[in-house]
Amino acid sequence: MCFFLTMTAVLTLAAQQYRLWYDQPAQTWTQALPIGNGVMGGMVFGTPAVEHIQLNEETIWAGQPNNVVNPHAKEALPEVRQLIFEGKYKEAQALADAKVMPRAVDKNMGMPYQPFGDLYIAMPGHADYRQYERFLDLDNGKTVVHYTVDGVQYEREVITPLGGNHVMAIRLTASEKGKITFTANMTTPHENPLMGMDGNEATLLGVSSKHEGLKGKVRFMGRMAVDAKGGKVSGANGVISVMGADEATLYVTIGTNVKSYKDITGDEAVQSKERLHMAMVLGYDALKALHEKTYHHYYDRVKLYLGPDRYANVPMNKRIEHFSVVSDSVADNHLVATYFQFGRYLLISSSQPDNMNPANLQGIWNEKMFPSWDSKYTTNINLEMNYWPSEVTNLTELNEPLFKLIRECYEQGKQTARDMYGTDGWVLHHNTDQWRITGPVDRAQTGLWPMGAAWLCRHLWEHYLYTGDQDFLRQYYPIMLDAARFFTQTLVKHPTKGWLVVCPGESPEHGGKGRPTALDAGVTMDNQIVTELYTNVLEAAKILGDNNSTLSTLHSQLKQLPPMQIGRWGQLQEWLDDLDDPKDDHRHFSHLYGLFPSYLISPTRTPDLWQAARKSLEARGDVSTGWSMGWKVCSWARLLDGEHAYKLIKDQLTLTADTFLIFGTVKQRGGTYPNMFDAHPPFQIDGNFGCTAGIAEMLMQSYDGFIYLLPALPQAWRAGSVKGLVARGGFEIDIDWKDGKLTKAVVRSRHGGVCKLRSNTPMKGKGLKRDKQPGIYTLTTKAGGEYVLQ
Ligand code: FUC
Repeated sequence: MCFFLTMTAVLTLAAQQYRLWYDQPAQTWTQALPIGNGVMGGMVFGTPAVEHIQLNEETIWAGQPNNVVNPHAKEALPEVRQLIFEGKYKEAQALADAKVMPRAVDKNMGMPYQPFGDLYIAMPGHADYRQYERFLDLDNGKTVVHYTVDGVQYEREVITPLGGNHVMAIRLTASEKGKITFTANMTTPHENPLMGMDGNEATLLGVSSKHEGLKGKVRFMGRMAVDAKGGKVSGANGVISVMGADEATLYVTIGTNVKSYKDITGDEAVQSKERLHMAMVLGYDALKALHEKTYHHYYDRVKLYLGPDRYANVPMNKRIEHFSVVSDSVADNHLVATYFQFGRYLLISSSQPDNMNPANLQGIWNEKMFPSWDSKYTTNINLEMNYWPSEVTNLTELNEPLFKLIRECYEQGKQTARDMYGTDGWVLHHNTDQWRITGPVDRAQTGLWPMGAAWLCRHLWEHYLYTGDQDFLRQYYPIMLDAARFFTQTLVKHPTKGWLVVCPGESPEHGGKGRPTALDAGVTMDNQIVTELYTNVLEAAKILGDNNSTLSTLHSQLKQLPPMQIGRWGQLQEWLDDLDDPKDDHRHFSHLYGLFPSYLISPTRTPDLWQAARKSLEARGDVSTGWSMGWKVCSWARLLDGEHAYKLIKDQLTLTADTFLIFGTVKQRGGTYPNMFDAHPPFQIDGNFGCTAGIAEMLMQSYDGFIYLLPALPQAWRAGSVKGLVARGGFEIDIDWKDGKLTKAVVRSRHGGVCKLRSNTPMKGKGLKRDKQPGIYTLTTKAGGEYVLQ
């Protein structure tokens, strides 16, 4: 480690930069650097001789508009239920697979998100280069490559501008005139593409894949043109050539025929042309200025400082490699702060308000035709986790594509509830895709989980809690009410326990040690989700003055739901029966939904359940898949154990080599790729977002009517500051600390109101009243007011 230490530069806070810096081009996709505006995404390899940028467009999905529902499900469900109640789980699963799951009548199990293809920029003579560096500049939202060839310095700057222009722009410059010479072309892994020219614009036309019996009907067109200063520009057969220019900017757009999840009558040629021309009329400088303005508008809202950047001169792959092995006294705290800002960067780059789709399993970045889990939307943890940082890290507008998905799944999900269960309301199972399928997919073992709509509804309610936006609540209240209505008609009385339960249900993907199958009745997570949904709907109804007749059913059913139970080894039970195995290290720990993201379990309100949750999480162990570790960071933060949360950050920030894909016999080990992408493995973006939310949760928590300052600060973060985190109730919070103690806090009140604060360090401030209970303070705020506490 000594060598590692001596080659570092200690930078002052003022000079601190947040960037992913490397001294070599990327050899693999998980070394390349992601850029995106939610519509277009790119992975920049930064190779001097032949630049490679892998390209995505958010609407390129296999298949076409559809839904998946087995028409026989309705008749078979009562029998499946009965078999579960009789303890005949295997028989129940066999029947469900044959009669309830769509696979019995349909091969379609959801469609994959697919790549557009690749852009190559060949620069002859650039194989022999010196003084190389490339980086992702998180502070400005761009990637840059620098190197010299024969004493000439070259720079490539790549942006996918925010601010309404759906383009990628690559600016190529050199320190001497006339040195920019290259050819650029696009390729695609899709079948039978057509490459050609439209005037001086190169085009590539393709169509998405047929998958599981469903013909691919997304047509897409890539289009590029160059704007060069000096030199000679020409184009033929889809290849653009530039000779001896002083500088050049390459603009690339992708258009598709997708207008909505149910409408594919758009014109990809027209869209790609409009996108390109709009961008070129503006030009690179204006695009970049607009991009930076929009980017800063989001990114600058939160600042995190965890200590000086002692390893600024060390490439990011090496920093990740060393992070989990060095002692806390020389910890690379700036890496954690960078990882946090990278998470926010990824959300800004993959989930803009004008997008058609929210961030999928890989955000917007996918190179594979048939990626793992189709890179779609798994709703039994993954999609929700993507949006855990959105409110607390001050990016609330970026929820819009998620809310759009909810609105659209609501449309399809009403039909699914009617056809499959014969009920009102709406349902979404454990997966959806661009076509907003809402029926169950895969096998009953994983797919027969009717809780997706209910879980997503908590994001609607939480948005209201953070923003206080009653118009929003009024708009989405029917969706929440209808999600609850589905359960009012499907909950059944447990024959021996007497409680109202979801059946068939399951504790996601978890058969449990020695259990025959995941299918079950009244599992803890289902009970928690229904409890929370009903409670939130009733609260919303009160706020909006609604007196719908369903509300009284919610009141009475709430009292009949199973309570959370503590089992024989002091654990929180995952199932109605005390079946938990203390040696079980399954990646899902769904019964802890009540601890995080929900707060049904709290140290002050339900201390026994809180202790039981701790027992369960301890038993589950630490190392797991990427997203599971991200969730554990959040959960340990809620258990107010900063050291354990930090241990999980170390586990998550452990370098994963590309070859390290272990399935089957050896336990999967998640971690972080050289480009900071989370490794399930393979790459899944949820772990990035989960851990980002977890870091925020370690510094500030807001629930139970309190804002808890520094609830789970680990020793390693001795001094630092965070600015701009958002608490429920609409309070923006800054915190400074030293030697593990709060030195200053600032509360900015968006809407006024009483703000209750908890702090382990005594605080004073104008208007701050100390409660009788130690560590609790009351601050009465005015809208727009700023309150400094010390
Ligand atoms: C769930 C998880 C897997 C994976 C997949 C996308 O099925 O159990 O680990 O994250 O989603």
